[in-house]
Amino acid sequence: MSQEKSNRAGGVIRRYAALLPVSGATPVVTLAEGDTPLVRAPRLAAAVGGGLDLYLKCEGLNPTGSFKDRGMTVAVSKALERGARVVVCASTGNTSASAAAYAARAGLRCVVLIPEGNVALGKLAQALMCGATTLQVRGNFDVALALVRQLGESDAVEVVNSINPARLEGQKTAAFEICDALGDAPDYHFLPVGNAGNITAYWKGYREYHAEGQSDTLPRMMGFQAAGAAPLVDGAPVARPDTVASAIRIGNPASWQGARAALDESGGHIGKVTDAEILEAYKLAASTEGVFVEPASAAALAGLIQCRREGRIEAGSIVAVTLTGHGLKDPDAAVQHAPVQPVIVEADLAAVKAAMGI
Ligand code: AN7
Repeated sequence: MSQEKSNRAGGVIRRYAALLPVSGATPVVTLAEGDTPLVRAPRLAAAVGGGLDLYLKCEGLNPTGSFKDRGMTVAVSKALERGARVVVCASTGNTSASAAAYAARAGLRCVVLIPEGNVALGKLAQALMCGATTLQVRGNFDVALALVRQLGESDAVEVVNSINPARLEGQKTAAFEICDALGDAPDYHFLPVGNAGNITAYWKGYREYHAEGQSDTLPRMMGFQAAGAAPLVDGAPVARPDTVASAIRIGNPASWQGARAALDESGGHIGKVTDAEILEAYKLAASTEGVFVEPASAAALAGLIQCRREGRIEAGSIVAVTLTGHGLKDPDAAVQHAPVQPVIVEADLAAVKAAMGI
């Protein structure tokens, strides 16, 4: 096997060790995350007005089905290195699924605090299957994160939310991969914003690659929040965030400053999209390109549609959109909002043909 191939097989720490806070002494806990597909999307580009070179970074193809794995491999490896016994997080679902998996892989205990009744079924299933102690908090994500902050770090406990800098270090590798694939940074980078760790991490990654001479350009960072959970757009925390995109149902983002810096330094834009716009984009990605994402990921696409309508993105631009989580994470949303529903037919050929309209 070539060096290149073995590096890819080894996950983001081995691929990008020189740009990550690891050493030869770090025990690498990996599920071969990263190296996700960057899919060109001409049909979707046409549907959003045409004239763009559009790429989808399909982060749902990571081992637990979301971008969180890039950060979790670094956070859990560092936790193991320093001798922590328990990893803890608050989560709208994906962080808990990833923490549970990487903790199991490392032989560490995992405790997750999730908002009762507001975590998609697939994510809950993942945490439970990996044996995480799963605490359904009577409150929202912000309340759960406040509790985790109070729990704090101790010798035994490692907090693996994105307030842990190792998480953002790992997540920045997605920006490296996009530059590696395109030969440079895109003109615009769209992504959904909840706790604002990922937009912070991407901007860090783009800047570092630029400083290293690995890319010549920097993108404008384009973040999108759900209208019912848009503290960064509204300029103040939201006490009761609400949206169909449960992953970004967050009212007081931990990386507020990081997101602001990414937006200001890159000449970017933060906007909000309604649940109706999110659901429209959710269906459009699947129907035009066969790319099935979770509703939170569709917020970024809804943002692209909005920006085109508002004339913010000039024709000919190279646009990357991070699709943060797999559609299978949230089967309830999919079945509820799908453009078609199953049709029951008798088990005979005539009935099948009639149902097919032939
Ligand atoms: C699919 O899992 O916050 O702005 O606890 O799962 O970095 O928070 C998830 C966030 C976007 C927002 N898309 O990213 C959690 C959690 C999906 C997500 C976001 C999340 P950040």
